[in-house]
Amino acid sequence: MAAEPQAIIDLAPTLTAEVLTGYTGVRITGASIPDLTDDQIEEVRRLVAEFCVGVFPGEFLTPAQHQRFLSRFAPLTDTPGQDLHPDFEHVQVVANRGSSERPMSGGFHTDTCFVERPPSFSSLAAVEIPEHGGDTIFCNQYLAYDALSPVMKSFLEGLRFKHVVSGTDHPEAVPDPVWHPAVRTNPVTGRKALYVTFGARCIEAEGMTPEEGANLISFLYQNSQQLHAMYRHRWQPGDVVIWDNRCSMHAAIYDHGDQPRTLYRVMCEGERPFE
Ligand SMILES: O=C(O)CCC(=O)C(=O)O
Repeated sequence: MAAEPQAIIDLAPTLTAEVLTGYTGVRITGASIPDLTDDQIEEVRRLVAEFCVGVFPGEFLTPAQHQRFLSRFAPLTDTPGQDLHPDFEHVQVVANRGSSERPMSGGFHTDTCFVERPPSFSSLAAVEIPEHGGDTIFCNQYLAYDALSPVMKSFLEGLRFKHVVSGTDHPEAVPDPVWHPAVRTNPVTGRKALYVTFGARCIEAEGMTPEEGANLISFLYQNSQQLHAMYRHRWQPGDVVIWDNRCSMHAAIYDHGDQPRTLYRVMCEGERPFE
């Protein structure tokens, strides 16, 4: 069962964390990112792993500072086959995709799940933000796992899903499909989370027929999208948001029409998922 929600958590004397919903998302203030001590970085790691998403308002990081921030958690990594910023080795430019004709949403996903060791943390920094619209929504995969019946939990024990790439700039640079456990343990919290993503990337359940696997994956994916398990981030200039891909999914909302929307993404390495 999830622990009782709590509102304010005191960390080191200079750092304050305010939980943004019942269980998901935490705003971290009190020290600017470039000044965080090693102890505070460890507190941030623990908070983001616990609440899935950390929000740092008003940081206005340079790309170099953004890369440095993520590199303090683990070496930086990139999505194979994805173009990067011409001047910054590990910055991916996430730009626009609004349309005044047809607003839409990106699908919930966990980043770069189609490699042996998917990124642990990803982070977006606001570069150019619409006046309204263009939010990012996160869902809490601990809660998605906790919501399953004991029968389903035991069915998922030892089960693996096949992950493949979709929607990349250079498909030829992408590695072969990989198998990951349907349920993974976050090494920071020791808690189990459902590790699933949309059907175009999570394509098969080991030992099951295609229909069985597709239905199971679809059910688990839908089960992950419960309102009480979500945090919706409304971007403000200077924001930096970091999330733990091992216990969350996220989706962009492209409802900002023709307003520019540019975010820079940086990710760091994770371990091979384990149950
Ligand atoms: O644009 C966003 O808000 C999210 C971007 C995203 O889905 C990603 O970086 O994986």
